[in-house]
Amino acid sequence: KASFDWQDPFNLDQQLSEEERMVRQTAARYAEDRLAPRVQEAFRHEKTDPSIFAEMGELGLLGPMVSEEYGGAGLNYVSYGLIAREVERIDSGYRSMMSVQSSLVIVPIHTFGSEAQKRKYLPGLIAGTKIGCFGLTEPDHGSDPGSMITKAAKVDGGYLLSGSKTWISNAPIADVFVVWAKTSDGAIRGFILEKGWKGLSAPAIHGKVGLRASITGQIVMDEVFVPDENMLPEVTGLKGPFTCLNSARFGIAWGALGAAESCYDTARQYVIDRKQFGRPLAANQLIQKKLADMATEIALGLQGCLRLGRMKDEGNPPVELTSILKRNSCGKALEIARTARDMLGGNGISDEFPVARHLVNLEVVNTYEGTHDIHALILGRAITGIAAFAN
Ligand code: TGC
Ligand code: FAD
Repeated sequence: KASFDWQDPFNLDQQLSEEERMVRQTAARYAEDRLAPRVQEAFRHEKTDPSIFAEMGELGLLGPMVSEEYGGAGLNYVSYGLIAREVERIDSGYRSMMSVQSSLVIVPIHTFGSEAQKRKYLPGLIAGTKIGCFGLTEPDHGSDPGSMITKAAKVDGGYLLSGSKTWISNAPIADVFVVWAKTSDGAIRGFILEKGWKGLSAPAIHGKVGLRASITGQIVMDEVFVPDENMLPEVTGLKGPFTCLNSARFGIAWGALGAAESCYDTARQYVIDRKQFGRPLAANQLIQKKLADMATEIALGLQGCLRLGRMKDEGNPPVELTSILKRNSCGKALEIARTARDMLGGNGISDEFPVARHLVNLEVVNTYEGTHDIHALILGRAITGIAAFAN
């Protein structure tokens, strides 16, 4: 009889191309060798190491789908997902830093930017020598970004941007800011701002209980002059930011399962090693059921991610598939992290093990890029034809 691989029951690795396997190995080696040794200190002390961007850039892990013309590696969506999975296996904060740069800053410039914008910004962002952030959420408009109030007032030669964005990953260390704002006719447009411009500041938000290795801040704009050539010319409306989110949410769907795999692996080894009542914890049926549930959800989830990745590489699948997987991966990973934490008993509370860190990180991942319930509503609208969040 064929043997069962508890780490890869459906042989996902065999379904990958040689190039995809190499990408995965490169990302895994980097994550284990360079990110894992830093994460405990980074999380404990809320320290983000900006040099991570250049390290990732050197390995081709940023903006991997962009063509070589602009410095990219020209990889496919599946490879992007595999990178996210390996990086988030160490910490969701590191995946967050990477996915903002790749999907939320590089994608809009690459997809909606002018040729001059692409040539000016993409090489540095892809090399990781420049750091980017993405400002959509506002203090009073999170799940409903269409109601944003940040204004772009037309003046001679450009626009004056005023307003504030909050909960913005990478903002305090960013060189390049992709900001979404409303022009006087109420249309949402994308703008590229640069650090140091008059009226622009990005104060950090401290005291996060999750995602502590990834810095978060506000973007405060007080009549920041943005020249005409820094408006993204090729898109108007929410389609702009949502196109970026389609890509980032796909990466999160893979990444959250990477964090879940880390929790599953840790819990499995722990219950094999730990003895209570004279035998390993793993000898108990209740414990085995928990491991069986984890293995099932991770294996099924990854197959869904691979399928969507193949569909994205072949064409333009419905965006609702991304909602299914972002929602499923985050919800299931969160449940797996909670269960793993419980299985480690008191040790599950210690940061000597990764599970409690993954748990609090996943609370954030379940909320950003569309909350678990918002994705249910996106699906509900597609299933019924009725938008539950609309007036
Ligand atoms: P709705 O009427 O549905 O759509 C408005 C326009 O947008 C188009 N559209 C899309 N286009 C491309 N991809 C998608 N997924 C799209 N979804 C919608 C749509 O066709 C329409 O175009 P047009 O031309 O007809 O005007 O808009 P709504 O205002 O009713 O939207 C409701 C809802 C719930 C779908 C939406 O607002 C939503 O997704 N809310 C969640 C907000 C969110 O995800 N924010 C993320 C902020 S960024 C972030 O969290 C980064 S964390 C990153 C990290 O650190 O890793
Ligand atoms: P709200 O929209 O106020 O939602 C609160 C609760 O109400 C949620 O449970 C939600 O599901 C529920 N809810 C909302 N509307 C409805 C409805 N119609 N029906 C039923 N329930 C509803 N944003 C960026 O733009 N860029 C970033 O880089 C970024 N990074 C982030 C990093 C971190 C660490 C965090 C925490 C957030 C980040 N965000 C970023 C913001 C994130 O996308 C928002 O927090 C998220 O979209 C939710 O918005 P909100 O916090 O305003 O919650």
